[in-house]
Amino acid sequence: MKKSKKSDLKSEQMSQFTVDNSNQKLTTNDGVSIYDNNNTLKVGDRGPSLQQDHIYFDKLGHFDRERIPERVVHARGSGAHGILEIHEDISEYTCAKFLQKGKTTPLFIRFSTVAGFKGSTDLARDVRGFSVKFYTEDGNYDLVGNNIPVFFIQDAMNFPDLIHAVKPEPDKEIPQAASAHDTFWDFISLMPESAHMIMWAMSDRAIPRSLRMMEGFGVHTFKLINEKGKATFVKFHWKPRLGVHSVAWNEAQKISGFNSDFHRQDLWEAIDTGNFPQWDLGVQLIPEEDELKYSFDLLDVTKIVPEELVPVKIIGTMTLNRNPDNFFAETEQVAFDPGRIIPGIDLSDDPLLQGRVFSYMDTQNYRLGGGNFHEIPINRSLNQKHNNQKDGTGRIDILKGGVSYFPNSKASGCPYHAMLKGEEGFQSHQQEVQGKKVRGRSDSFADHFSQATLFFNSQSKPEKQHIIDAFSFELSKVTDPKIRERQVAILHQIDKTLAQKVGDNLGIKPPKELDELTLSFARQNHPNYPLQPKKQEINSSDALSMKVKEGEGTIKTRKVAFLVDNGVSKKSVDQLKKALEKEGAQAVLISSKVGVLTYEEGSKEKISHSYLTDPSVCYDAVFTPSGKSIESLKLNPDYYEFINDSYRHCKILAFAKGAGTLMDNSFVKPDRGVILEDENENWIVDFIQVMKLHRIWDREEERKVPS
Ligand code: HDE
Repeated sequence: MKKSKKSDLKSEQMSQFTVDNSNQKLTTNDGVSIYDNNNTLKVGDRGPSLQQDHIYFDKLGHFDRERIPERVVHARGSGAHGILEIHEDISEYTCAKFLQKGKTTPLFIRFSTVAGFKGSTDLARDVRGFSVKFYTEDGNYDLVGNNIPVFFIQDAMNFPDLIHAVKPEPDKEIPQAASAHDTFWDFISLMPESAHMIMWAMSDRAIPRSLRMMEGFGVHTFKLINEKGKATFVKFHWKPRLGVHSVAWNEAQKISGFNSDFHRQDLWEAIDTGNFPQWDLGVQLIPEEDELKYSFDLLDVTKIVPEELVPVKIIGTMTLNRNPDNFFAETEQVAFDPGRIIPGIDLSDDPLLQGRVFSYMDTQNYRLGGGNFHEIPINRSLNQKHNNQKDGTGRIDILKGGVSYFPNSKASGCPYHAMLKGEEGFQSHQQEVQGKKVRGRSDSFADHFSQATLFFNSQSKPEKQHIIDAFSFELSKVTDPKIRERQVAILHQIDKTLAQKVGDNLGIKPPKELDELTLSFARQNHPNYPLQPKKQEINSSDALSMKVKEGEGTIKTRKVAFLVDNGVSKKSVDQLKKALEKEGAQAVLISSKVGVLTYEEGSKEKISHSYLTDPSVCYDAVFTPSGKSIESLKLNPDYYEFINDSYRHCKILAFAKGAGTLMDNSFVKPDRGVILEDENENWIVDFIQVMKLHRIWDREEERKVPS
């Protein structure tokens, strides 16, 4: 057998379990060949069915059990296989084998939204899960993070309440996949510790353009352990090679209607077409001695470590290179657990992280029907497991021999533990711990607003406006005025202008102090709340803004809509198409109907996309080519809707020779992102250059309509 590359090992392992039905005869689950798969067994053609129809029972009995409980949170997800390659040496900090320079490790990733059910829309305003299972030679390691580096709550005890508050309200089960409702904001407005996270959740981070264009974070502080047993605190970062981008809120809502699988499809297509998504893996390393050095507590999950204080060191690259073969077997059954750690990595005492270690294991046992879920192919480690655990629902492995206990002499003490032979094995970091048992919270967790303010200060002008718009949208949907007011009082603590502007949109004058009820809840954890915050190290951080710097950015994998009709100039189409393809972007021809179109030059073109199925919100930029088609587009309301919406969502529009006249009957006005061949010789270069900026958000200011 050919020796396989490390990256192929997982696919090779899983291939033992894959089934190929091509050219096979249909059978029952017991392998009995089925003669007739259309009819149940009856007494005569028109008679009652018979109970002895084992073929029907085999089929329906299995069908009735096709669903497993969906995840309580993060139910909606999309997965992919990939690899992690490490190219920097951090052996000084960790002995984890997969993090050593030159290593390649197979992995499975699952992205998700949090609040919606399994079938909900991809474009909900929500946090995105960013879970990676590494199949390392030390065993499986799960880094179960999010696309936002902080969290709503500080202690695991509040988690079920947070989730109950954001999920559809229990009496009417409304709304689906949305935080814009009373119970969510009731909870948030009583929990000032959520202030920092809620700023991120109301920012553009919560409506990503693509799963491929999101940052990922390990969120908690973890520990790296070197071979001498020395610990270093670590924060994990995933930086997308395509940059961090979002859509506009009005656009997100429309995408949800037109294509609720938008992100899932985008990820699938990118991998399918060989445009493998990539992220750089970065670490922030904090010596143990610096644990108490900062204005914030490293164990408080509502805080980031600003990159200005501890830079992110890039150590490797993740590449997603293979779509799953089967959604259920892989993406649905994959079982993540932040407690699955390996030698070289350990947990910190972050009370939220500690709480997660119980919940994930527990949830997998329930969801996947018992303790053998690690035997499901997607969850199997590459190094065979050897222990004395046995039996249970769905047990697959067949343990040989008559000994299933330790210590034993009958099996020569096997499986033995590493310590007995002085070999390597997982050892917890030998951290000193002292203290009374308390149910309480450290006052070092009590500064709830400084980093929320830092986040707001770090945003560009349009990003700030989007945050104001998002709060205004969400709180307008809240029916209880007291809840709105409580939340605006929290915003006032973060930034006065923010509170003022959101307040204006809600008809509320921002209260100067926190609401008494909010204070009373905060005082349950910190009796002297509010406490004077420590002086912050910085007031603003570039890394927190998504703004694309002039001269940077890429249009790789971006989709440009070419609005065409019979009579369109092939020359005009081909000219831009070629230039875009050179940059790795894609031109998609959209017309009033699918079928075949005739070019001005006489040749034909197959059309697979029409205005019926493909609205502007599914594209990054728009081009109207030259030709006789301009005459028919002039009379086409769908065309105007397309360009008007693109303009509204701050996208880049280009009009080829003569097509600029189509702007006359639209809302589109010339600006930096509206490029006319008639007026600009360099229009193709400029179009690509401006597209790299992602959007012309300044357009919102003049239009005074939030996009
Ligand atoms: Fe989770 N979380 N979580 N969570 N979480 C789950 O586990 C939980 C938290 C995150 O793609 C559940 O398998 C508790 C933080 C992701 O399959 C459940 C607490 C972060 C996923 C659970 C948290 C996350 C989950 C539901 C507070 C970012 C999806 C199904 C102590 C660092 C994993 C499941 C996937 C899923 C519990 C807080 C991320 C119920 C108790 C903080 C990405 O076990």
